[in-house]
Amino acid sequence: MGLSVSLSYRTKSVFTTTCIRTKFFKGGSLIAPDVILTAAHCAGGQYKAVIGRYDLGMTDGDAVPVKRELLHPRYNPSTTNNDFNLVFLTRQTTANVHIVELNKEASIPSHRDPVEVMGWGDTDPSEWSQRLADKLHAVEVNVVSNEQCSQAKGYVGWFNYESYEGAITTSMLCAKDSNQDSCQGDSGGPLVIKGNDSSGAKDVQVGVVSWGVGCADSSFPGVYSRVSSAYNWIRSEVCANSIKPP
Ligand code: 4AZ
Repeated sequence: MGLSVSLSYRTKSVFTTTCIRTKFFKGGSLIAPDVILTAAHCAGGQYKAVIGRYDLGMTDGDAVPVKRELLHPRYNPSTTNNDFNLVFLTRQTTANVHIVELNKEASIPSHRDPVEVMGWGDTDPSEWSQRLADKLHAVEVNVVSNEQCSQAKGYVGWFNYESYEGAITTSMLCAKDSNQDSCQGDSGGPLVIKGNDSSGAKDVQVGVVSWGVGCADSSFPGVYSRVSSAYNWIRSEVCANSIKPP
């Protein structure tokens, strides 16, 4: 692990429908020495990025102020389509954290591929109060094809009927497991294909935690922004706007 970035807000306990703005409220990944990829749906507010932290109770990691946020030009807040945000930092990080490779292949990943998601989000959504993780958690989930994901439907509680029909776009990617999932507070964090450390293969990021109905509900996969769909935009913005080496 070590590629996740915590975005720490100075504002306290402002609740919105999907974003929890407590002290540490979302994740991201380092994609250049001064650029973080995260979700657009939680953008705004005053925060700094803490790079290389694992335990939120510690003060290690490199805290870097934000220069500017750049939302995907086709981000749609009402449908959460293109939920991407590039956070440009005021300087390159000095933390010893590797830069994650981004997936550009539209054909990857495939239905049922194992992928891993990580974050400091809610560890028990059945509890009324938010229980955010103190240490970075990682869980394995399996990719669900968009076709199958669009068929997710069912009751949440007694009266609340939910359906993904028409909501899953080609810029989204779904993944689930019977009892593990991303959840509130994990937003913006990375979904990766695990590299095999011993063979030197690196993690490849395929998704950004975005939304879902509930958490770890076997009827409703977690929904991620699909990195390959925004690859060209990300690459050109990072090339144009990141700090050039001297
Ligand atoms: C959220 O609100 C959120 N189970 C993140 C992930 C999922 C649901 C909600 C997926 O940040």
